[in-house]
Amino acid sequence: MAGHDMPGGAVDPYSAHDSGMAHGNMTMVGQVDHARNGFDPTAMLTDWETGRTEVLPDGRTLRTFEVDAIDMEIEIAPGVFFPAWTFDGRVPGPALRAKEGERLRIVFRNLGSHPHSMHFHGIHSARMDGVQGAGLIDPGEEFVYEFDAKPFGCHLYHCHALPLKRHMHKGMYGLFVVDPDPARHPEFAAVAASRVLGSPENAEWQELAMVMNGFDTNFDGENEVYAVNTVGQAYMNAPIRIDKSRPVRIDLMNATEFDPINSFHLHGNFFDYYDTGTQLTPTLRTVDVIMQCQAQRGILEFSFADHEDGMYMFHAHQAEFTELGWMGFFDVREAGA
Ligand SMILES: [Cu+2]
Repeated sequence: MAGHDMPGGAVDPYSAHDSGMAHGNMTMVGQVDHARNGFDPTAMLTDWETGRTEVLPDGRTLRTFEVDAIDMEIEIAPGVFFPAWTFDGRVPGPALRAKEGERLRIVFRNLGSHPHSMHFHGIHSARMDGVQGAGLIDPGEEFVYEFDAKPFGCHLYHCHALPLKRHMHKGMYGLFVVDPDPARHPEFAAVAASRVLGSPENAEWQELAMVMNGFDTNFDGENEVYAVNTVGQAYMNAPIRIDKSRPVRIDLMNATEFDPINSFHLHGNFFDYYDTGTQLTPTLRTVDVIMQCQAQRGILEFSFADHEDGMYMFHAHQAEFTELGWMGFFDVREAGA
């Protein structure tokens, strides 16, 4: 963890100040092999899983997702491997995205070595809840969850097998975002339209999927690595490119086990926050830190339009998390600059 050089040429703003660190520098040396993992934190920011759609006899859209539980070893920091249980071979699992009012069908296959389920934070029947007797399945089995996409918002799913702490911590969670249907919200139709993936209004935004997580690599009940989208310091090594003329929206969820809360702090700027994403007006305005307990989530909106170009940091405001991987940079410039 204590290094002399920043990988990737990024700037370490603490390097000259933090006398508490053995080498005056809090960074990880080396690079994670994203290709070996089969997923890349940069690609994950915008990699929404929209499944496939068909029109039902009553005119509604049926959206079908297929998700497999897979055991897989993943590299979470340079040279640090973790025996994960995954949805679709990635941690976090696929960022499922649907639209309010659609019928959803999730075909879940357990290809792993333990019982698993998909428990959705949404509105559905008890039979579809992903707990014992309702879609918690043994290895080799398949279950089909079916429910309506509601309420709109920034949600999540996770495995609900026992012990829950272990199954979640192993990597079995992901975003489940339901876009509002503008026709159902005429008073805020423009705002709703901006949230609908694929709409012209949405294309003006830079939308980023972020899941805050941590990993207990020695099974002592505490996390040794903290991250957004699994790989510690991924966005320091590869800062997130922001076109400063376009507003930014982050779908943020906390999946961190063992710690009661996590947080998000943005440097040099403030944002509006939509708790759980279920409203079309902000629940917090003009803040620069929000905190989330496990499974809490929300939408952050901000703009760098009036800023000078630069590398703007974001990180958990718990210093321990920051030092163990949970920090990154937005590389803010004009498009093409
Ligand atoms: Cu599980």
